[in-house]
Amino acid sequence: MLVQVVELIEAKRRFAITSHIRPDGDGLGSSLGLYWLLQALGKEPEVIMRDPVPHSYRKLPGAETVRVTPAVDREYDAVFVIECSDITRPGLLDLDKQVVVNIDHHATTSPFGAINWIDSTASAVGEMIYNLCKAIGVKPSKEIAECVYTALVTDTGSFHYSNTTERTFKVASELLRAGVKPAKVSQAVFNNYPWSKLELLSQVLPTARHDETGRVACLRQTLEMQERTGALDEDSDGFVNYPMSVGEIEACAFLKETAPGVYRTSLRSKGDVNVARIAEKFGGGGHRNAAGCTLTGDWDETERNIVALLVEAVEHRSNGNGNNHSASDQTPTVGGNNTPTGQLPPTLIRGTLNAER
Ligand SMILES: [Mn+2]
Repeated sequence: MLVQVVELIEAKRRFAITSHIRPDGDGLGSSLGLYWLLQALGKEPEVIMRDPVPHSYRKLPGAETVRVTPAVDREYDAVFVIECSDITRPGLLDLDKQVVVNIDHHATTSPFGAINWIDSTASAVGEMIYNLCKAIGVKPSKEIAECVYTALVTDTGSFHYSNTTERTFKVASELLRAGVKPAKVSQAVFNNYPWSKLELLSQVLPTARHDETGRVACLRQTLEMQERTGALDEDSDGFVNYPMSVGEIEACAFLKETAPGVYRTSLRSKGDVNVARIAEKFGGGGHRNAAGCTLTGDWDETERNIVALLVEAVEHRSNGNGNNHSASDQTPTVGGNNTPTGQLPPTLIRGTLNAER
């Protein structure tokens, strides 16, 4: 909890900070926010990540100091692990040999640290880093504020998602007072993509389909699309959200081929439709409205099966049976012969996108 984190910081000196593989705005913003906080206290912090800083976050203060490494290969008094569901998520070897401080805002996080500070009421870990500043008596510098604001604005979908609270705006307001220019942050994070992202999007969008009810969508990215456009791995970030902008669409799956027959899958939903439960069935996880997992098998079959599960999740919600497990709610094998019992694979309908071509 927070008190233990404050005590540890006061008692120790050399710290590493890390977050999950393919770090996002909250993972990086919170890590660097904590980095600047520890700097302000005269400590020796270092941010270490398995993966490099994505293009969108290169302008964060301190981004250039992030050290990319496959292992915890230096001596630290403690390692802060930001926004990770378990100790394997940072992808760092020898992390389990360290004094680990687990800081997260997901209620589902396992207490894998020597200290576990979990606040599921926080919209982002960034909000917790702000609270840590308050608790430890450090006035947020412009650097801290920019990092923390980036965490808030990305994790709340620019204050669009349901995790946005009165407190989120209160903290954001304080960060503006500390010198954050929201337009500057948005420009750096959301309007700073390489051209390859647009080229990749132009390949992926024509694959958009929806089911017969018009409430579930899917889209896919093949290995060939990525090669043809010379796109980066991170260029597909956010693609899953395009179908979600359609009024009737309540859930969407984006299947990205990372090796032949292997698809890194992003799931999104609106309101009470729970996609985290689906991701968990395949060893993934996330939030109710945003989750991910890895699927394997034949393209079309895998797509049909995940869409069938999304249709089921949408219907569950519609029936108000969110917590009841029906007979058809059994663990399916995507890519195998099983579709959920009682469900015919839905017919996928091409969106109007293709008709325009
Ligand atoms: Mn987060």
